[in-house]
Amino acid sequence: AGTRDELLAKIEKQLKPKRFKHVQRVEQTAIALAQMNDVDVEKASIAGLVHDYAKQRPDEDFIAAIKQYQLDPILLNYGNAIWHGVVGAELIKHELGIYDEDILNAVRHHTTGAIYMSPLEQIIYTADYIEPARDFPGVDEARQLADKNLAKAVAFQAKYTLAYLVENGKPVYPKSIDTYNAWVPRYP
Ligand code: DGI
Ligand code: FE
Ligand code: FE
Ligand code: FE
Repeated sequence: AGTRDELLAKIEKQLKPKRFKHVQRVEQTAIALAQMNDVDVEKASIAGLVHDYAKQRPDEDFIAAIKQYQLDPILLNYGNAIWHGVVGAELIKHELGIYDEDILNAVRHHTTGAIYMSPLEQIIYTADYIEPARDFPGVDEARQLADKNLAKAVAFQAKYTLAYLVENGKPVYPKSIDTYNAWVPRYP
């Protein structure tokens, strides 16, 4: 790990301009949520910047990494939507030298959530959903919840993401269902 500028340059090399702008908006949203929730602002910044680091890697890179790092072979049944976070965290560790497990878990869980999420993980999961360019029915309600109660924003997203996946006949990664069960009944 080096300076923020060095990190930014490495991320920019991996991403198309649109995606690079998205991760910078997630960074800013994550910093604001960190300030509101007494979470380490620098960790929020780094996690926001790196969360989609692997989003534009070819499938072969993920398949190789699943084998090399002996990740759950069930992952092979999924695709980029799941791999870029879960497997992306391993690429971030080895290519960027980021070893902070809270940051790595925030990347791992940013798409599906998890039963247990630290405050930083909740922030990245939420910031990715509500960053200023996001525009979908419900995003304003999600933003209002995030300003008041981070856990309720997590539950809101877990509920509507699962509904979206089912509605569209997409494969549901088991962790997405675990997240729903852990958060939605608890934070109505
Ligand atoms: O990478 P981003 O586009 O910023 O956002 P993301 O990583 O949160 O989500 C990427 C996509 O993954 C989004 O369209 C929702 C989808 N997704 C979330 N949970 C699941 C999922 N897709 C599948 N197939 N299964 C899931 O459980
Ligand atoms: Fe993502
Ligand atoms: Fe997300
Ligand atoms: Fe993202």
